[in-house]
Parts: sequence; structure tokens; C-alpha cells
Amino acid sequence: MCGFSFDYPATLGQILMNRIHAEVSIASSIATLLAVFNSRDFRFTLRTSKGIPVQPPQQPVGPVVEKTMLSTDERNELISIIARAPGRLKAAVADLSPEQLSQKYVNWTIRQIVHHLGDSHIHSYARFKWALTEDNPTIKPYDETLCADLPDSKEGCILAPLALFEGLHGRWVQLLRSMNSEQFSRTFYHPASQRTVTLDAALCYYAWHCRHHTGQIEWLRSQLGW
Ligand code: NI
Repeated sequence: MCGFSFDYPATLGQILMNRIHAEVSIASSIATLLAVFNSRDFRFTLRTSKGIPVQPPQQPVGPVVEKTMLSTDERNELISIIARAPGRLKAAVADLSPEQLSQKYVNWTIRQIVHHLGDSHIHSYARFKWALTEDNPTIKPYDETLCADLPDSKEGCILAPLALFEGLHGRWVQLLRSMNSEQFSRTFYHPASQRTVTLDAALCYYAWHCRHHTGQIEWLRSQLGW
């Protein structure tokens, strides 16, 4: 619907309503175009240090493998990944200049990825606590795209989110190492995906999530010769 229906406006009220409809239609069309532009990011062409165009893989460490229930050995391995993640992230961004931190991997810059990891894992830590203390609680999803687009994520210094990530993971690992098998089988309900998730499955996801985003930064560094 275009909203331009000015043929026979009978009253001033009708004229005003038609004008408002037209402006709303134009604004929503522009918003749609901008959303498509941003999501596809037509400006983004990555070239290696030798000038060769390359396409970053969507999943540089492969897809997530989620298991509903894990063995003790599997859990310990994944908890170790969570424990080592802050050090690996720090190493991945070591000595990068502000310009390099502004390099995009698909639609997020390295700086946004660092901020995103802290933001995302705060939610996960809280979900673990809720699931351990409530009966299948419904968690609160959040819009990670809008969060990553806030000015602090786009422009903020990465030292604070790196420190946050380190402290948060230290605390999270304390919790994970204190949990028994029965506790890892506890669940929360995710209303966006409409799934009941065990804490074992959440552990699988977030161990992968650390590797996934750090892997993106490591991939950029290797391709760009940094
Ligand atoms: Ni993510």
C-alpha cells in the first residue's frame, strides 16, 4: 500500500490523515531499504594483504553441536574452553590499532564482537543461575543486533569488556565446577526459540560461542596478515 490517495479529500482531517499515511509509508520504506542494506552490507569487500578478495566463512570453527546431556568428561572439556576463552580473546585482539578494531567480519567490527561476547555471556550466566534456583524459568531474550548497534558497542574502548569477560568467566567457571549431573540436567525455557534447554545444552552452545567469535577475529588476522 503506497498511501498516496489525495484524489478526493473531503475534509481537512482527511487531508491531514492522508499526509500522515504518506509520510509513514515513505519512512517505513526507507527503514526497510536501510535494514536490507545493513544486513547485506553491500559496501563490505574484504581483501587479503595481497589484495585478493575473500569471503569470511559464516562459521569459522564449524557449526555448534548441542547435546541435551553430556558425560562428565565432555562437560569438563567444555568448561575448560569457557575458562580459557578470556585469554584466547585477549590474545586475538592483542596489539590491534583502533583502525584494525574497526575492521568488519561480515556485519560486525572486531570491537563490536568483543562487546557482544561480554553482553551475551552475562545473559547466559544469569540463565544458569535462574535454572538452578527456579523450576524451568522462562528467560528474557534480548536483541543482540540492536545491542551491538548501540554507540558503546560500536565505539567503546575494548579494555572494559575484556575485563568484564575475564571476571565473568572466572565467576561462571566457579559455578560450573561446583555443579553436579542433576544440576546440569535442569532447564530453562527460551520463548524466542520456543525450546526447553538443559544446562548441558547451554554449556555446549556457549563453549562454541567463545570459539566462534574468537575464531572470526583470528581468521581476520590470518587473512589480513596482522
Ligand atoms: Ni554471537
